[in-house]
Amino acid sequence: MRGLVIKTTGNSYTVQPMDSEAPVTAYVKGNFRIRGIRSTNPVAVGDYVQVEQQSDGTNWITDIEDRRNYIIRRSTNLSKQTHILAANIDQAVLLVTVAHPVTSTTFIDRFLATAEAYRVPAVLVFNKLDILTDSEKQTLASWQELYGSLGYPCYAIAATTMDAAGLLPLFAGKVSLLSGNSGVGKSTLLNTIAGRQITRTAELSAIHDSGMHTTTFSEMYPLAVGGKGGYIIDTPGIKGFGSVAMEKEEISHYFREIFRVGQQCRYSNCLHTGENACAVVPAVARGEIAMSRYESYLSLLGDCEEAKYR
Ligand SMILES: Nc1nc2c(ncn2[C@@H]2O[C@H](COP(=O)(O)OP(=O)(O)OP(=O)(O)O)[C@@H](O)[C@H]2O)c(=O)[nH]1
Ligand SMILES: [Mg+2]
Ligand SMILES: [Zn+2]
Repeated sequence: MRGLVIKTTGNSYTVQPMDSEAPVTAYVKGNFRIRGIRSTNPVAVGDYVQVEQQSDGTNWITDIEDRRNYIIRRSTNLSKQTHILAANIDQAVLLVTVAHPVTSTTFIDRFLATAEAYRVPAVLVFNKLDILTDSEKQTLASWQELYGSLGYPCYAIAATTMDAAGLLPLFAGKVSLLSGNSGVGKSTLLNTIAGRQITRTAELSAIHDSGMHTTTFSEMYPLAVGGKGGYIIDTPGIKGFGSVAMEKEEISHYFREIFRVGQQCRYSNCLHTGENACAVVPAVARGEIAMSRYESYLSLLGDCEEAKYR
């Protein structure tokens, strides 16, 4: 039968059959490999698979359909192996907190660049509106202004107190990847939207202000409310969204405004780091490109340099 992988736990997979209600548990044979992908997990949530039941009742995943897209992260900094977070997603939603914990603009920009690289539409949702100070609210406003002007839809919410219907139109009928640093409120938002307690949320650590990793495996949660279906994928608190599979020359393609202004550089392979007749550096100096965005661009560029010497 054909099914959708909605949960992975390391060695077993929960598959939602397309033609029946009850999910089944399935396994993958040890020698199962996917052509061309070096990944620690051969099957990811969001994958459409074929499942065959053996006479003893065990279900085996025998085939995976081609992925429309997928999002990966490096397993560890030094390893070249990757981990597939999710496949076949309609949009990547980044939950951001200006404070408690602080989300850095570099983190946001890396996420956006990765989404661009995989051609997944990205959306920013700013959370914990209820506990921001006035100056933090100003930061929030400037971030909304910046990212809104770049064409990324922005929403500001308080996941703990919001009306569950509030963000439903954003999620209804779509497979959404929900990402963000640990403690920003992903599980809380999910519970609010789905209207029931389906994931564990943690008390934010008062000492480190960084939260604990309560979510350890990717899982897709069906949206029962709204009647249009859809799934939200809650991912483990992602720290680094590395520059996997990005070449130095293509990084600027994933920063919309840098790419646009970069069309005016004299050299088509300009990296915007001080070359002659570069259009980007002066635009940063004039404030037409945000310094924070340019710094994020440089930090991704730096990753590539580093990777070369590994
Ligand atoms: N004040 C306030 N607290 C919130 C809000 N949203 C979430 N929290 C709290 O923040 C803490 C962390 O929330 P979680 O939903 O567990 O965070 P998470 O992103 O799922 O974290 P990981 O699973 O570790 O990645 C919990 O104590 C929540 O109650 C909000 O809008 N306002
Ligand atoms: Mg969580
Ligand atoms: Zn340039």
